[in-house]
Amino acid sequence: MSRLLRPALLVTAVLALLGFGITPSSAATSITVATAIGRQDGSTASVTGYVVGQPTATTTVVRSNFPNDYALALADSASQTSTSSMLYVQIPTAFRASYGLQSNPSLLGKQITVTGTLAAYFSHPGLKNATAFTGGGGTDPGPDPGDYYAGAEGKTGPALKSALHTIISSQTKLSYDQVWDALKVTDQDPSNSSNVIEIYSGRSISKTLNGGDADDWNREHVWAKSHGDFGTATGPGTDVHHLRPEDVTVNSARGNLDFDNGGTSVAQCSGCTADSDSFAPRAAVRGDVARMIFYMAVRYEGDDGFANLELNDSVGNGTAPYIGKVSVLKAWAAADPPDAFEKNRNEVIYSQFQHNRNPFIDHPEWVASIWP
Ligand SMILES: [Ca+2]
Ligand SMILES: [Ca+2]
Repeated sequence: MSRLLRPALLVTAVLALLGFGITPSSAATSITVATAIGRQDGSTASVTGYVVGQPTATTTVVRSNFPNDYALALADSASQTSTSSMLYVQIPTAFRASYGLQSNPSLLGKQITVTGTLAAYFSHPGLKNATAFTGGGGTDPGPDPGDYYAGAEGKTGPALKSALHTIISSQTKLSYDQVWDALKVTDQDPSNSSNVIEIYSGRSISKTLNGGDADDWNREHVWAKSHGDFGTATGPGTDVHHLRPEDVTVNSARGNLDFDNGGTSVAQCSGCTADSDSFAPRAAVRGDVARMIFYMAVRYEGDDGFANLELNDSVGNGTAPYIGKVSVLKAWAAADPPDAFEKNRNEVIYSQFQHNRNPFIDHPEWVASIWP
């Protein structure tokens, strides 16, 4: 990720290491998006807001599959979806590699400050001819009334888990049939829009090869559905935060095994291992798997007609509503932090399908607070 080497971000990272709060240095003199929308008079200003997508037409802002690096939309809330509350920012050539969303999809939801001319862009309130972009370094911008996680601010441990449960339980629920179509978007191969990526094996496979035959891909329940016996009724069994494309044969090999290190190699799944009571995917997705399991344990607390799903430090959990081992999953999450694919997937689920988020992709530090 060459953008991580940019001097501005290095400074941000160093400040973060030193424990400084990250407030853009220009915050004291910058204006809000609402002010900028009301001041389309050709004057120069610095505007601070959250990146909420890429404008592609006057009333269209996309939040995934970004077509290029030419423009972004800012809002005063990271969860804003109304284009009338957005400022469309033209990205000059010099800033596209650092602030274009196709190259930097993880900027979505981040707070940045842009300096330029307040003038219409895409026939919409905008900012053009920018001379500076700062921020977006990946730190929590802190309390904000529009912040998706406002209800969790300042909380730790069981109180944090409870607050997150309330926040993420507000969602759209899919049918098991709708999951097929969702996975074709959420797990699209960034290098080939005709394909999806299989979670454990890492193979790219045609979207149209979904089915039940050997070497097709099907809908893998990362939280094995027998652990709590929730099946495929609308609910945990159709929650795409933990449903992923996987090769039919590999899906069958994983079965309902708990997660742990060790075992022997798994056929058709390079880097995966399994033994009689546990499975480990390839290293590149071990953190992804852990964060999906953490999500499920917080989302499902036994209050909506399904079992209370929880972590424990065992293998061989069978049909009990538990998945282990929590100690191994925590280590996997730490060794494999959220990457661009995983973050984009979270955004797509949030913006296009379920309208809820996986908190542990947005805030990996919350894992240790809830499972110390
Ligand atoms: Ca990963
Ligand atoms: Ca639970």
